[in-house]
Amino acid sequence: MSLSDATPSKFAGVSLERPLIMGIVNVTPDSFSDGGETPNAAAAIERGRLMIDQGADILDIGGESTRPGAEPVSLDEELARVVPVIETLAAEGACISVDTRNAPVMAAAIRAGAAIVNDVTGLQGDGQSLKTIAASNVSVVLMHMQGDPRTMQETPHYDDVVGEVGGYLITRINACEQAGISRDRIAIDPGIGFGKTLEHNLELLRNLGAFARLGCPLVLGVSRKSLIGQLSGQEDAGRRLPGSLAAALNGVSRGASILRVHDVAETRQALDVWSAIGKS
Ligand code: PT1
Repeated sequence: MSLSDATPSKFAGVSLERPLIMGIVNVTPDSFSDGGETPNAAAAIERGRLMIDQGADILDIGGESTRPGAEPVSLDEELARVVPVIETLAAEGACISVDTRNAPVMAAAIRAGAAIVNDVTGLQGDGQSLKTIAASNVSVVLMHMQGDPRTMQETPHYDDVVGEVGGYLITRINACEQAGISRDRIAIDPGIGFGKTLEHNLELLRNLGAFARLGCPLVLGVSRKSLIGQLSGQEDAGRRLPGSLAAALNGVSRGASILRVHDVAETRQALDVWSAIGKS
């Protein structure tokens, strides 16, 4: 892997001097994070406000689940879910990221005040995405995924997972730059759990340093994921906080800059203690 320069000191206007917490605000009916049944804008807004109080630096708002097995939702449904939540929380001064792979949702979210587009397809899921971001001034998170959410865990395969994921991210950084999205607007993410076996995920986590050295801030999402369940035997995703914190802190020590998490207060406490002690 190559491509580098020093990582910039800010992402989307937020200082990278210390690791950042990106709080997950799902506006979806699934029960992965909070046991809700119907996406409810008011509940998502309340959750976002709580996360800001608890020390979140960024709120990642998503209206379509992309966890393994999830089915896509219609554009109209996704727009109806996320836009009111983004409008309200952005107006209150929060740094908002929108988790979407659809260009019309990106455009509406940007109009509503989002500062970051977080795309699990690395801006490849919609032919208009690169243009939409280039025409704005927002920042972007480029994530790696093999396959699509519905079937990605059926038969993940790599000859060299670190090399292939790194190569993909470099290709997407270059595509962004060619489209007019400057390097200081780009963060990258190896996509833990997206078309990866436990061994693939561990290999990526052990080699996070290689991704951090690509010169873009590194986003890490391990919170409550199946790898934590596989390593701990804990089948209930809601009870995977200790393992999630362990993986997150290990990731920070290897160069992750932004942690995408469900449990903001707990992650803040872990990071504060970890940082106060420091390295070496
Ligand atoms: C992520 C991420 C994301 N994860 C970014 N965006 C999800 N940038 C949604 C499991 O194995 O890591 N980075 N947006 C949620 N996706 C998953 C994937 C949830 C796997 C759960 C699993 O349990």
